Amino acid sequence: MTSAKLTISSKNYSSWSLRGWLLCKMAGLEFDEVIAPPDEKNRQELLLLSPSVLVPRLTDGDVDVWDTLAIAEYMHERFPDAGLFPADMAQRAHCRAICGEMHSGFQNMRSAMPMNIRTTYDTFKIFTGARPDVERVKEIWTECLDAYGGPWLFGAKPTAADAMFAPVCSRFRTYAVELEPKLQAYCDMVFDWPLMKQWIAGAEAEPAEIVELEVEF
Ligand SMILES: N[C@@H](CCC(=O)N[C@@H](CS)C(=O)NCC(=O)O)C(=O)O
Repeated sequence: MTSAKLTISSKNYSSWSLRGWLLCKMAGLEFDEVIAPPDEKNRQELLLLSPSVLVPRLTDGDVDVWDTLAIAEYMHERFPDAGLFPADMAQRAHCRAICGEMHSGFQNMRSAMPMNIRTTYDTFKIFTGARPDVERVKEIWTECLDAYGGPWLFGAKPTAADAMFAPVCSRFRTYAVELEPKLQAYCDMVFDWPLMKQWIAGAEAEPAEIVELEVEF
C-alpha cells in the first residue's frame, strides 16, 4: 500500500490544514505532506484533487477523505485506540458537539481574527461581531476544563477537540485576547505541545507574508 498523503496549504495561515494534520498525527497515521503552495500557479491544480476544492484532503490507499470533521471520524475508526474521541459515551457526545460547533460556527471570529501564527499584536481591537464568538470559546473551554479536570479539554490526553480548537489558541495569542489564568494555561500548553511546535516550526520556515491570505482561511 502506498503511504497516505495529506494535502494541506500554508502552515502559517491555514487553520483547517493545521486541524487535519494534528488529527492524522495524533492518530499515529504515517503520511506524506503534499503542500499546495498558496502563492503558486499549481495550487489550484492540487486543490482540484479535492472534490471540495478545499484542504485538508487525506488519501489513504483507496480512501479519500476531504473535510476536517470527516478526517477526525475516519482517523477514529482507523485507529480506535488512539483516543481521538473520549471512551465514555457522554463525553464522546460532548466532544463531538464542540468539534461540530467549531466546524460549523464562529464565522465572525474566523473572519475578523484569521490564523496568522507568525504574527502577534500587543493590543488588538476585536470587531464587535466577533466578541460573542470569543466569549463562547471561553465558555466551552471553561466547561470542559471544569468537568473533566484538564489539562486537555477532555482530561489527561488530547482529543479531536483540542485539535479543532488549536488554531483558536493561535488566534488568541496573535490578537492578544485576555484570558483568565486557567484558559491561558490551556493555550500555553497547546503551544507547548510537541506536535504544535513541529507545525509552528513549519510556519516559521514559510517564505513570505501572503497578504491575500490574511482574511478568513
Ligand atoms: N469545512 C472544511 C473547510 C476547509 C477550508 O476552508 N479550507 C481552506 C484552507 S484553511 C481552503 O482550502 N481554502 C481554499 C483555498 O485554499 O483555496 C473542512 O472542514 O475541511
